[in-house]
Amino acid sequence: MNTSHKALSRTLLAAALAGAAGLAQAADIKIGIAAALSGGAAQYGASIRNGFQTAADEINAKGGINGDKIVLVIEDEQGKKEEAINVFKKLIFQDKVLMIFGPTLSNSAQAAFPIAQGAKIVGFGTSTTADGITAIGDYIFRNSVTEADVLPVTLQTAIAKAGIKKVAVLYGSDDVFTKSGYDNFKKAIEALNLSVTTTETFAKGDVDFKAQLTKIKAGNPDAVVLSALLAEGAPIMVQARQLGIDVPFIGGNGMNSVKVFDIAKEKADGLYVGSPWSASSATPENTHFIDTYKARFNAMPDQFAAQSYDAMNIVAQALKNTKMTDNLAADRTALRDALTQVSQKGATGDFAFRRAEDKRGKPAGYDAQQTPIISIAQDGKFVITQ
Ligand code: 1QQ
Repeated sequence: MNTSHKALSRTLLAAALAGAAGLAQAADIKIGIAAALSGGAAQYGASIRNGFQTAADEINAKGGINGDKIVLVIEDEQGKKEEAINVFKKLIFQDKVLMIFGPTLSNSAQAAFPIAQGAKIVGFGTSTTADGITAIGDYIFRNSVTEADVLPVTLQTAIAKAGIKKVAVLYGSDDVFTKSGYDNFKKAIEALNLSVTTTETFAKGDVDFKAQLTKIKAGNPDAVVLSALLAEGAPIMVQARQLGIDVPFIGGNGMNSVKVFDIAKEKADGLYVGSPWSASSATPENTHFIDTYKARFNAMPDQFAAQSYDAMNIVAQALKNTKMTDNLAADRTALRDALTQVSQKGATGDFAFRRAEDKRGKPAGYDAQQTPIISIAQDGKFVITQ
């Protein structure tokens, strides 16, 4: 007899005894997490995993969900779309989780979420901000605020603070998120009547950006608009400063982590980013989150940890309102239905879902309805601009 079988027979025995005594059975609620824990996006993935663990531990310590414990099944999707697909299939069909958080990148979400939608199980992004992700279907949720919502505000704030009239644009052309960031920056630049000195691109894995930055410098812009992930974005800031480009940078979600300072240090100064979360937001919910996270991981959390922490609490609320049965398919759908009704005050502030539309304008998944706070990097820290 193997161990898992033994464990099973013990569970059955416990169930039989509890059943005989008329006691309610505590069960595990299995939640899948697909995160980039290795590869170029691992800096985000590690924060995301830590945020989930912080929240799940807290929920379980307070008695779980009506007595049932949350169990996280964490898988590394390596920031690659093929791996995200594999991980989604494993979590859905093998591990039989109730729902899935992740994947980390929109690039992977665009590939993996159709599998969740097809299997009628919630796919919940906590960091995915590209256009179109929640258009995939009505089982797709995210609490990460979209580039479309944040970038116009970031740009407008930077213009007001730094008197910007002409910008250079630099973006990754081979990633769903960096491309979507570019599309939304372009719209905002046009709407704000800014002129563009040059538009340059790079690809994932590039390490030398001097050719693009030299052209950018020659155009003498008032700011550089950057749609990049950290792996490329942080070295871009370092190389820009080395070439004497001292103007502000305006970044999207990819630049929105304190990890930018690990690589770029003070060379990231002058970087504008927007997010509903700020380390300096002193609400009781955020103070509690930061203290709990710091006590557990001995490090400051970032936006990505705050969003996964909040997402787990959003799901916990939905679970409290979900009547569980013995039927996994029914439970997965009941959780979806309950999720649509959740709103909360979390580490990232007031949160509610907003219905997203598919390509034909029909109701699809659910986006985050939240107000971004704009910060600027100063002396190796993000400081709120207001
Ligand atoms: C996306 C993003 C990245 C910055 C997540 C880490 O926003 O891929 O949508």
